[in-house]
Amino acid sequence: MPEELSASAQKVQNALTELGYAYRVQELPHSTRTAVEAAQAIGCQVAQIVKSLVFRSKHSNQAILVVASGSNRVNEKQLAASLGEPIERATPEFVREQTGFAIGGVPPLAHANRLRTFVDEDLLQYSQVWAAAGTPFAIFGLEPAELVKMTGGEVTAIK
Ligand code: 5CA
Repeated sequence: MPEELSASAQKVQNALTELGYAYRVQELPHSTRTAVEAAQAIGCQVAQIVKSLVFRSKHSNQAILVVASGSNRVNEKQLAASLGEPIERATPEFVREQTGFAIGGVPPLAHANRLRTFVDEDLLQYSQVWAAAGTPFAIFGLEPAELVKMTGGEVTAIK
């Protein structure tokens, strides 16, 4: 049987279970803190790693979640244009306050606040992707279409 999950990973597992998913959070012996490390730990392509990136809108001070393919860089100018206001990368403090998780383990769900979310269309081409599950050692695998459902996100070109 797997070991008990850490508190943050268990929070993600509970949220998945409450939504009716059978996905299982796994804590790995190797770091999954970055997309590259996660891909190495799992043995998948970097593009199959789901990055959960938080931005802050500068005028309305809203948290924006971008759920991006691990190999894509977010086009911040385009994101700002679609929001109609400038944005910036969130500070570690803002990320923790809005999501309840620290950078490196931010999952796509189970956040402290409800975040407006954009999902990278490039993720949808894979049969399976892997997302952070609360800590820099925890991940879960899922079908990318479920990312759209669990986040209520808008599918968009983000790169
Ligand atoms: N567990 C992995 C794979 S699922 C993970 O969480 N990757 S991630 O890309 O979603 O989270 C790391 C990201 O946090 C980095 O890509 C970077 O965009 C962001 N980040 C890292 N350090 C900082 C920082 N000091 N301030 C703001 N954002 C940061």
